[in-house]
Amino acid sequence: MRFKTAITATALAMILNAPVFATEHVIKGVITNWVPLVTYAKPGDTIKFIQMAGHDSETIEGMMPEGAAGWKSKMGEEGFSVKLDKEGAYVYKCNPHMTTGMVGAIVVGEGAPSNLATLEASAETVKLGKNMVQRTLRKMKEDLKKTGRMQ
Ligand SMILES: [Cu+2]
Repeated sequence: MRFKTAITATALAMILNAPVFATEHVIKGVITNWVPLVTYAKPGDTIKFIQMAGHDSETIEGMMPEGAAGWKSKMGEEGFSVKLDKEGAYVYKCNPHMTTGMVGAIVVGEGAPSNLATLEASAETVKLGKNMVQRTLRKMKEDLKKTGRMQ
C-alpha cells in the first residue's frame, strides 16, 4: 500500500508540475571539470555549486531557455545556488577554465530540451572556448539519447 501511495504522489506531482517536491541538485568543481557534466532537474528545482575554490559559474549568452534569467557567481563562491523555473537546457561555464573544458549543461523538464537548436546556433557565436561549448552540447545529446529522452 505504501508503494502505491508513493507512485500516486509522483504521478500527481508530474501532472501538476508541482514545485512541492522541489529538489536541490549539487554540481561540483573537480579539477577543471563540472561533475556531473549534465544535470537533470524539474522546474522549480535548485542547483547548488560546491568545491568552488578557483572556479566561478556563469551562463553563456543565448544558451538558456527563452525568457530565463542567467546567473553569475563570484569567483570561489562556495554553495552558490540558483533556482531554475523555465524548462529547457542551460549551458554554463567556469570563466578561468572554460577553454580547458569546464562547461556544463542543465536540462530542466522532461524529454529533450526544446531550445536545442537555439543552443547549437548560439554555440557558433561563442568566441572563447567554442570547441568546448560544442563538446558539452555533443555530450549532452549523447546523454539525452542514452537516458531515452531523445531519439
Ligand atoms: Cu574552474
